[in-house]
Amino acid sequence: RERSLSQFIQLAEGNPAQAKEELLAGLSAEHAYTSPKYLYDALGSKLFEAICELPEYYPTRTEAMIFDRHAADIAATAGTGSTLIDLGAGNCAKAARLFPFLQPSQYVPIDISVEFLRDAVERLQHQFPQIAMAGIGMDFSSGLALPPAVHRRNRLFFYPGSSIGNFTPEQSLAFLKRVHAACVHDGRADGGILISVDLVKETEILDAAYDDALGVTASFNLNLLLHLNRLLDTDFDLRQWQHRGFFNAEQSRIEMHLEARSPQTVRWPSGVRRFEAGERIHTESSYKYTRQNFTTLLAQAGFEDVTVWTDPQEWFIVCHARA
Ligand code: AVI
Repeated sequence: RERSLSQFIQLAEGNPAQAKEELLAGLSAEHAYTSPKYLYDALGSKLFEAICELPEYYPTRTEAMIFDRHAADIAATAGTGSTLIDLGAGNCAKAARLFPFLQPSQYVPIDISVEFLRDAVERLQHQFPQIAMAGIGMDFSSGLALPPAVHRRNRLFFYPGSSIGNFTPEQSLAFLKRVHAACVHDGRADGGILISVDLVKETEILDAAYDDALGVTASFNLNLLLHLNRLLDTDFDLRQWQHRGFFNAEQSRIEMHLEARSPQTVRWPSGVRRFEAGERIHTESSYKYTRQNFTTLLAQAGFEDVTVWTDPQEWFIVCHARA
């Protein structure tokens, strides 16, 4: 018998016209770029799920192993009964595996990919009728103004998967400060953050994780062009583009690009862009940290008492920090 009924809140998209302008400005720039959030339309979210199953994509299974081994200790450190706010929840699977340990009083999954999230929350509410759930469709990269339905007390922000790596270090610091501020109520810091980050390691391992043999990451990247064609009415021909994914050691980041296979002109209702063969669109960066520089970043954002869990190879870390 169901006790709670999940609710779903769709926060108004900032300003769609402005978002389109920004996207077109990025595509028209000398070094063309797009924000990584555009990789996650409904199909992109499914392709990302497939990436997580790839033998080369070690982050997901390494993180799962850390959560499995240390779940009880993580719950002892983070506490139980929290308002668990899942940033970029996707299919909600990672949080759901921790429910028996964290025993949240409220679960608040947030994702930009609304339809995908709605289905996941409905399934999960049936599975865990005792946990109140409020799914939120929003782009939390630009702000963290949460609706009143999200409880104020004892918030535990959950940001797994090394998703923070898709922000620049400057954006990451600003973002972590906003998370910290969202933990403060009645002038008092309460709650904390449970966050994972991928670490720097041998280039070959990093390169393979972002350029897999099966070509799933390539499809994930190319699907961005299908999404842009729908959003902007551009006429990208996917067969004229190829995936590039590699580690840039100087910047300590993976870069994903789409590279033109031939000279071509891309058109949209209000403009055109010429691409030469080999010219690229930078579609995503995935920053890799050291344990030291990530825990320093958490401290700079105002978090305290950082606890770190890792795997035997020290490829990936899960951190808890108090607000
Ligand atoms: C979601 N994010 C942490 C992934 C990453 O590893 O940066 C996205 C991804 N891009 C290519 N493969 C996976």
